[in-house]
Amino acid sequence: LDGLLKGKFRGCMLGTLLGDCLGAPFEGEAGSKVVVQKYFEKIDGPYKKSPQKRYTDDTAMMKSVAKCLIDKPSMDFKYLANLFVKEYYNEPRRGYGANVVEVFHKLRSSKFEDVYKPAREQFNGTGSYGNGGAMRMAPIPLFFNNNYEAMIEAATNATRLTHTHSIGINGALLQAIAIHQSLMLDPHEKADHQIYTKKLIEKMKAIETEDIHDLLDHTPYQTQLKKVAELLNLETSKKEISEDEVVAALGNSIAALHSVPTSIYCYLKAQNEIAGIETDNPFRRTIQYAISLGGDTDTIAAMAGSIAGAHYGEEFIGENLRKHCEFVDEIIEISDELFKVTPIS
Ligand code: F2R
Ligand code: MG
Ligand code: MG
Ligand code: MG
Repeated sequence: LDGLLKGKFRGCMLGTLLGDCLGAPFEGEAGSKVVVQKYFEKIDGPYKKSPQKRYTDDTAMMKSVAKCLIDKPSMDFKYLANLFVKEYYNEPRRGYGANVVEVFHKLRSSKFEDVYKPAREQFNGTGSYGNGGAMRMAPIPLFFNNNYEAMIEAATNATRLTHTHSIGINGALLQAIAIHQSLMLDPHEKADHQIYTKKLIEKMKAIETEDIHDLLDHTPYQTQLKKVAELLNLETSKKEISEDEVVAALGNSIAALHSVPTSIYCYLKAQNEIAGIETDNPFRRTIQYAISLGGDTDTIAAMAGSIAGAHYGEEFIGENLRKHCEFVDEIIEISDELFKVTPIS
């Protein structure tokens, strides 16, 4: 059982890395299943030496979250803020969000006095609703897999360092909850999408309680998740849903509301065959499909990949895909260190 969980840790962390590296070249483009199928045929075909795909801000920030848990298992958010800032100034050209860098500047110049203050000041005090909190979530549901309440609290605070809009925070919570749910599943069995989405909606009901003043819909994630469930139900009754229809219904942008539910949809849909995506492997199918939707491809593939990786574990992640991405061995090492400090009941 220990081995199973260790493999799921690796699968989840590699899911973020591979989704990020393989999705990054397409970020901001219109989706194309045909183009992305050809891309994956090359990557997953006979190995030809080529420059490795580089990871972006998604993985850069995710590894800081993992390092924080490894170094300070009781979680120290001032330390985490320091790690984010250090990482950013070491390698600023990793494709960070346009506005989040302002938070890093202010954290540094204020000497980390109040680590939550700079994020609160973003966007005239409304806070960021970007998916930057959600994209880096993976280590938190892994470490707190035995303690749901502590997971929610840590996920909230890890997000609040950069994102204080309730859409940004609740998107990160939904991503953590999805990973947590998939971690409990048997790698060789499919998740029942009706039960899976119903559980997510129930958990978001407990989270989406406060009034969101600038929104007409006060339960936006529950609304999105109901659309996810509807699309999957339509497919069960044999209706083909096009990528355009998925993007129109769920979104594919850098806004957490229009990318986290999309990632969950990609993962659940990719448990089954998808026309135009030629692979028997559900992990590859998940990230390939996510990238086919276009838009925020690195982040949607990273988030879908980490949910899928938590379900299937590392044995489903092929050697070919790994060879094309930088930092694979390092992520496995970090994942094993995280596993070592994780309290197991
Ligand atoms: N930055 C990118 N992609 C841009 C292209 C990168 C290029 N390929 C390259 O390599 O250079 N990707 C990364 O950013 C996303 C995560 O962003 P995060 O961390 O949430 O940042 P930020 O700046 O807080 O928010 C992103 C944008 O969302 C809009 N926004 C957010 N809150 C808003 C609000 N309250 N009001 C109005 N707009 C709001 C703004 O446009 C922000 O700049 C990931 O995709 C990651 O991969
Ligand atoms: Mg990125
Ligand atoms: Mg921000
Ligand atoms: Mg992105």
